[in-house]
Amino acid sequence: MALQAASLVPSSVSFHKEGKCIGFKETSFFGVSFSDHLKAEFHAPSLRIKESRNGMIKAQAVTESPSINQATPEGKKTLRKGNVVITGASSGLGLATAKALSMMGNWNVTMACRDFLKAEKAAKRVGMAKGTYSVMHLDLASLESVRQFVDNFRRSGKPLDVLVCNAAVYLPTDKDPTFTADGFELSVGTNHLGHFLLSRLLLDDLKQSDYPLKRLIIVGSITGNSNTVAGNVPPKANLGDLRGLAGGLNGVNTSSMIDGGEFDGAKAYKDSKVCNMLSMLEFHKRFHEETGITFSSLYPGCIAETGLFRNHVALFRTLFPPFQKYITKGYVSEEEAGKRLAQVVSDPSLTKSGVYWSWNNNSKSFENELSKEASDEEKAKKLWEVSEKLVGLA
Ligand code: LMG
Ligand code: NDP
Ligand code: PMR
Repeated sequence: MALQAASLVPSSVSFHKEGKCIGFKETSFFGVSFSDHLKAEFHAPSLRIKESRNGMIKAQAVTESPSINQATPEGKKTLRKGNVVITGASSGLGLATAKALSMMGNWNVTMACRDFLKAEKAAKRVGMAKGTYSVMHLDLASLESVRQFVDNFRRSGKPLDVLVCNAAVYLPTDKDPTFTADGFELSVGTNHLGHFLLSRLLLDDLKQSDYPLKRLIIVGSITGNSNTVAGNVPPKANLGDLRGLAGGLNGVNTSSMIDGGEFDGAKAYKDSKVCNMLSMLEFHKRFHEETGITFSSLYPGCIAETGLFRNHVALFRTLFPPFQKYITKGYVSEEEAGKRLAQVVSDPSLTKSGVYWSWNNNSKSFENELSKEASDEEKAKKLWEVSEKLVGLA
């Protein structure tokens, strides 16, 4: 497999930037350098306030008040803390993002996790201060649990300003499919369908938020994009005509794979990432104009040491980090990736909706291009409609 995959890569390809085969434009907004911005954002919060140029969250970092737009003695308006929900915040990228946001001081982080105790311990371990976060139970592999989470969150009385769909499972070595409580193949069921129901239900809450920065972020990946080297490593993502998904992914009456093929855990994961990116685009198309919510996806870099690879063979787990560090140069630490996602959550210059963000080797964000399939409008619409039926919304 390794050699077969490697042989796909012409020797002339250089793995600079983030491993894309084709060119891209770097983008900056309002003349603000993102690396400067990052420095300001994460090392000097007070500076960040001065350097923010679009004025939207100018005084965001300074208040602890739960109320909105309170007048200060100078008559200026300050913002309450933002409320962000992050799924799968008990490890890896989700935890690093929760930490980065909790350290900023102007966010209440809700860690939506399947293992309550693990999340609580992880938050303590990385030094998240009491009062900056809470943990709520969410098992994305059960639609009932998703609905329960939404009820519980609403009962907590907190507004919802940003939702981050981050959790995922990757089952590359499984020979046979496993299933969610509702009988969907586990990777697509968790990574796509669980998040699809969650974000559809919470869209109403986002709409009701009076926070000026309202965002729905769905984490994507380079491996679902076949316009990159990484996206061409077999097995390649391919949703086909969605016949397996339409059949319920239950492996009984129909296939457990979206395209109707034989089960392949690595492909199922990559397919689920395509679904994540297509969902973001469809949300943008349907709701951005009407609601003002910013819909984004991203590839945070290759975070080669997270729990995502817990089910891969030991040799892979040993070789993958040095391979990414020294050969592809696509490696990023959990901390750096967490800062990147935190930027998509909170940076006032990343308000453009419908964007798939990536970062170059200098950690500058840019609007990346999705592959043909991951930006196929027809497929996005069909995926939306089929998914609605499966999660009981239509
Ligand atoms: C497959 O597993 C599954 O079978 C399949 O079902 C599916 O799940 C798929 O896409 C998922 O994975 C394959 C998997 C498991 O591994 C690989 O395909 C290889 C992964 C990439 C790892 C890269 C290894 C490259 C070698 C890196 C060398 C270390 C870098 C040190 C750098 C130091 C620089 C100073 O299989 C394995 O995990 C087995 C892995 C065996 C890899 C053996 C590769 C030998 C190739 C030799 C290349 C020589 C490179 C020399 C580098 C020199 C550097 C100067
Ligand atoms: P981790 O395995 O470290 O984190 C995944 C998180 O998802 C864990 O907190 C896990 O919970 C949670 N999770 C899994 N299943 C469920 C479920 N049923 N309900 C609720 N939570 C669940 O992996 P990463 O941090 O690497 O992955 C985070 C995101 O980043 C994923 O969307 C992944 O696709 C994406 N990504 C990762 C890349 C990488 O190189 N690592 C590259 C590109 C994208 P628990 O702790 O209980 O297991
Ligand atoms: Mg990949 C050229 C750049 C590059 C990048 C940025 C990644 C990211 N990978 C690259 C190249 C290659 N990978 C090459 C040339 C090979 C063949 C040796 C290769 C192999 C490989 C495997 C076996 N890569 C992998 C795997 C996995 O099991 C990971 C995966 O597909 O998870 C779904 C993976 C990844 N490579 C990446 C990234 C980010 C991943 C993991 C996670 C993800 O995309 O979400």
